[in-house]
Amino acid sequence: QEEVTVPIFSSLESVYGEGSQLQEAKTRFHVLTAKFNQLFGATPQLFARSPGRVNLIGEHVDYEGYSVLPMAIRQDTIVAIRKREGQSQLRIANVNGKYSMCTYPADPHQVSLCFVALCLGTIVPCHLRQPLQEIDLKNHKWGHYFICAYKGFHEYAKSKGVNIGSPVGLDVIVDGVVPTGSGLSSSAAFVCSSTIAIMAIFGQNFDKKELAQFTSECEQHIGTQSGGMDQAISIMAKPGFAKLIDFNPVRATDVKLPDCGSFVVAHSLAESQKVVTAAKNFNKRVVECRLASIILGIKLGMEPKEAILKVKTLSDVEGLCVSFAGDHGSSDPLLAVKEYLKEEPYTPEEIEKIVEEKLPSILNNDPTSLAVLNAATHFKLHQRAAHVYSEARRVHGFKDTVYSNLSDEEKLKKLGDLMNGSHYSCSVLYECSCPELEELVQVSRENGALGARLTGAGWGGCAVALVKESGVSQFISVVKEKYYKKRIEKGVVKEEDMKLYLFASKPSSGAAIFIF
Ligand code: NG1
Ligand code: MG
Repeated sequence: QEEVTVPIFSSLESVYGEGSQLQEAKTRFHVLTAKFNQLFGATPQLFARSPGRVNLIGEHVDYEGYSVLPMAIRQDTIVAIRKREGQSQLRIANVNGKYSMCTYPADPHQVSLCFVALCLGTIVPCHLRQPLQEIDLKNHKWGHYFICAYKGFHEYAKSKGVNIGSPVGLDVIVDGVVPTGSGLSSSAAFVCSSTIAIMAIFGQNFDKKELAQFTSECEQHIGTQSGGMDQAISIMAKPGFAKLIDFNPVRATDVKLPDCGSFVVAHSLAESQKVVTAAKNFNKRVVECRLASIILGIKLGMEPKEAILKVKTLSDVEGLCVSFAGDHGSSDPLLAVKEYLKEEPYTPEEIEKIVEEKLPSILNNDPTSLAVLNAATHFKLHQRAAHVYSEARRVHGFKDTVYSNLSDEEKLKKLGDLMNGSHYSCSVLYECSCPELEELVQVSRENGALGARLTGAGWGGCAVALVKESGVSQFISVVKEKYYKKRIEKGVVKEEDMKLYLFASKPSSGAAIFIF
């Protein structure tokens, strides 16, 4: 029987198992508690943890409404929390000295989300917001992620008619070990553990599916038009299983991976600056997908006005694509892409002519989309749509292969091929790779990986490789030699940090609350 709400434990073993992992966790909780006492003169009332994830297949399709197939990794974020009655301030500290304490008013109405939006810059009122690329990184406030969670919790509680009472002070310390900017979703680990800590301190425990839904909306306030994969897996993961995650509404189905294979995560050491580069990378792709889907809708018979109003994602027009293809004896949305979206990049004028409307208004004058328009001269609609529809199909191919009658050997081979296909599509059609990731994927394939691909948003961050269980340690040492050695020598990475950047990962457990 699967738990509906977030589990509450009174000991660490239930999440961290035994052995070295448990020891490590004990040390972290000990340090957190000591630091809490030292900073705030009291002991945390409770803790919440939520893990990072590695996406095995299904890249850049979640925000288009298609299923993805991630698993939780053991690296997580832990949040220690305590109420301070009679106070009106939130004090958010971090065990990592790199992040200094942030304070905010406890009244959720005072911390407007507009102030937090695009928050890797200074806090500025809505009407003064700068486009993303102009954000002054020196004023980055890591604590804004906590505020996304805080506001999200209050909005959700209000919508459910739950009375939280008058604002009260909170003391918080955060300990995150998911590498940042790596495509392993340190941000979702932070936002989800914060939301759950806040929820628990206010005596609530919501349905995990609902939490997954509203935390993904919370995180969009950071300024990327992301989907809901990261929060869903972080909250709903179960040890031993990857999950097929479907959206609208969020659902998660267990996927038991073959025992004879293992997934190795390797960091390219190129940090992906997703939030700062959103206007020309991440959000640009979201906008391109939106424009592609509106044009497909129109070409397949919708009135332009109707298409602008109703079509948000490529999955919204798949039905039309399929009925079009049906006349040709096949039901493949890729055929509609071939027929109706030209391969040459579109200029804004070409799109406006087809849609009979100006681009800003097609995109509802949404500020993050306007930032995309400001930075763009061309849009590659054919390639982006072809990636999304083909990647969505590979996700189902992956799940079907896992459940097929093939031998383990054949399964691994097929899963590896699908991962390679995904990487090719990300790299060539979606253009979200980078030279370091290309080299790393290549090195992995040449040295025993059955398949390898970039994982997460791309433009830096990690690759994931499928390796035979029996060959994992050999694989890790060869990749270390061929990819990392020269980088260690150049000082890009420290030898003693290598275990953070290159590791085999088993599907780990999801979010939890600890009350000791
Ligand atoms: P990461 O890898 O955390 O940047 C992002 C999005 C996901 C998904 C992937 C690409 C966020 C919070 N998450 O993940 O929703 O779209 O890219 O598949 O931006
Ligand atoms: Mg993220």
